[in-house]
Amino acid sequence: MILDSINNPKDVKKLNLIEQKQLAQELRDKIITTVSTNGGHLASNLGVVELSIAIDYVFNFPNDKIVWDVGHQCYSYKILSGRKDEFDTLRQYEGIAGFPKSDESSFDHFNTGHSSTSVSAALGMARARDINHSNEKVIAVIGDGALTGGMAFEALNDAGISKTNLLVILNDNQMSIDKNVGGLSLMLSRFRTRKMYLFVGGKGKSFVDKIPVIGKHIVRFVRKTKRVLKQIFISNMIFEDMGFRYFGPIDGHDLKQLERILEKIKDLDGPVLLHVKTVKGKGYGPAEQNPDKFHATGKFDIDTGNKEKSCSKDYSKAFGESLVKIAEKNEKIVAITAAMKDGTGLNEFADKYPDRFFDVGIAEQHAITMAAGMAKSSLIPVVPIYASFLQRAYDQLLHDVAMQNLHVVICADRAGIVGADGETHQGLFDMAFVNTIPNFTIMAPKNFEELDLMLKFAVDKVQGPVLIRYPRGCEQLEDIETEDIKLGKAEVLCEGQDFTIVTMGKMVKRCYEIAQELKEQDIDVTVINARFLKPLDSDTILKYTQDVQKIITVEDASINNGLSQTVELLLNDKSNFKAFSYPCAFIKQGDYDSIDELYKMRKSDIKQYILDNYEPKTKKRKSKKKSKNTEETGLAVIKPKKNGILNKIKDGLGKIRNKLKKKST
Ligand SMILES: Cc1ncc(C[n+]2csc(CCOP(=O)(O)OP(=O)(O)O)c2C)c(N)n1
Repeated sequence: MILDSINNPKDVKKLNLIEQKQLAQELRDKIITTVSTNGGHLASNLGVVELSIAIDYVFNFPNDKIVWDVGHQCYSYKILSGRKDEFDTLRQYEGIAGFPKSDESSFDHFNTGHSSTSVSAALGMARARDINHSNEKVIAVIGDGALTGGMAFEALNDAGISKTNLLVILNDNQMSIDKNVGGLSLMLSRFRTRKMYLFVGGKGKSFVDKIPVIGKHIVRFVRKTKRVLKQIFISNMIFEDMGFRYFGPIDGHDLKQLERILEKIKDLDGPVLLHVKTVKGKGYGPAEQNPDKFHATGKFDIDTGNKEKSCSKDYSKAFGESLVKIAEKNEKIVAITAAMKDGTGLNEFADKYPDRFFDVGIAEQHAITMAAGMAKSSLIPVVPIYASFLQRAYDQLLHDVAMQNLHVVICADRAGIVGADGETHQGLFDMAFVNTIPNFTIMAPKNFEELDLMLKFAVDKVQGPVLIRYPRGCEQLEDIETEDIKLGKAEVLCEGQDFTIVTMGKMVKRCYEIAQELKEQDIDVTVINARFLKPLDSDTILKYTQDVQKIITVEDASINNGLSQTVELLLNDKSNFKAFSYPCAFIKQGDYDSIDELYKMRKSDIKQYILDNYEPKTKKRKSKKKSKNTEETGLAVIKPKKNGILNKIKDGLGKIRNKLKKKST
């Protein structure tokens, strides 16, 4: 194995072309094998294997610096930069991250995860290098998808006139996660079919440059002439117009060509853009044929490409199905995605209502302000965005949507812990930051049925902006009757006088199950599904938190400014309050169980806390009034569905208890 001899990128420089090709095959095998068991971003990584080898061959890492945009394509780079032996821990708890991490290796120069940041970060490093009088090369690798993000343009606009040495490698595979969209994508397609533009003239330039007095003028004249000629033959040369020297497009799987051009351009002065054409999923049939399905994947069978499914339907799918139904009856509904059609469950909507569906590219800010424009013109935009990517659009939510109290329905998908993608993708702050924005209604459903009701409510009954947040996956409380949604009204799922839990979203299931299990031990717990963070149902919460031993909040969010702190603010006596939230921290990758164990957020942790703090009835409760019943509180207590699983579990537990009793007597 060639890979056995590679302990750091310098070792790549020792390989001849045949050995490098062999190395490319070994890297592909290693990536496919690892991702098939750990999950990960397969197609993007298979597309940049040769590019990763070539940059190691030409540049000197870690002294030279590289920023991988989004960062999901860094696997080969990681394997070649001293992490091959740990690579089988990819995306696992305390394992190798699926994205560049500076604290993992000195070869990872900048952390990425959210799109379109690479050129800004690399330009910053290049300018710092100039100020520090050092001489390292700085490279940004950006995909054609990431190039649709506004930040990329802001950076190119600035870099183009910067005169600093910066190499931007445009990795063009014509794909974002789905097929890339927009005018820029069309422009790149036209570029792809053109003859490559490779004239470098580096050595000639430095010689002419040194001729006294006229040297610089000759260089300038030649540059201008080249530019004019290029513009005649290659119209719409946007990068050149912005101040970059453009090279390409070249075949990103041709190692010889890649290394030749990189060698030639690496010492050029000023900003340079190299356009590289690659194939997403290269070298693995199922991923080449369905690059969107293998952009990010869970476990799969290598021979067939068949994927293991964790649940048959998840919240994204449930959202998509509801929206299609609702949109059937309401023609004003439009759906907007920022390059996440499949991920946010909008495939069916897009097929059914192509005129009411808009994929705007990786452009969350634009998506939200465009939605505001649509709402201003009497449409009802529904915008599902992953909670962590919504962070991009804080000012658009505040300034463009909320300040004008516009009826835009934002659906924060993947809210809460997301697992293996790690800190860049955890959706822990959405409630906190939207909670700071006036006019927003904020909801979270306990199950798919409630999501459907909330979506209908958001579309039909709310006048201003709405946020509905729901998690990744399918953790939901099933087999329970779900009440209609009323603005700012919580739902009391069960009553008990010992403890009160206030919760919402996916955590409702855990809390309800805890209450059912503790009933078996004669500990009575009220579970309030808050449903709304804003407006919060303070009446119900206050009513049920008067004489209990502990008031507990449980939320799938960061502690700051979410459900816990909002409830805590309500309480006069905070001494018996306990919050189960994730800390206000950047929570690393891992499986859900490991993360929840670390932060004591498992069902067992919450239950144990109650058991540890329970004062037996004989001591405490005798004097207290019996549990408030429905008539006293005026609130319905939710009944488990007849024949539902919970009832069956309850029946089963009852039978076991009776048997045990009989045995012990
Ligand atoms: C701000 C933001 N929005 C959405 C995403 C989700 N996302 C991850 S990769 C990707 C597509 C990237 O396409 P491209 O840059 O062409 O890279 P490729 O995977 O095709 O190599 C998207 C939309 C993200 N990472 N960041």
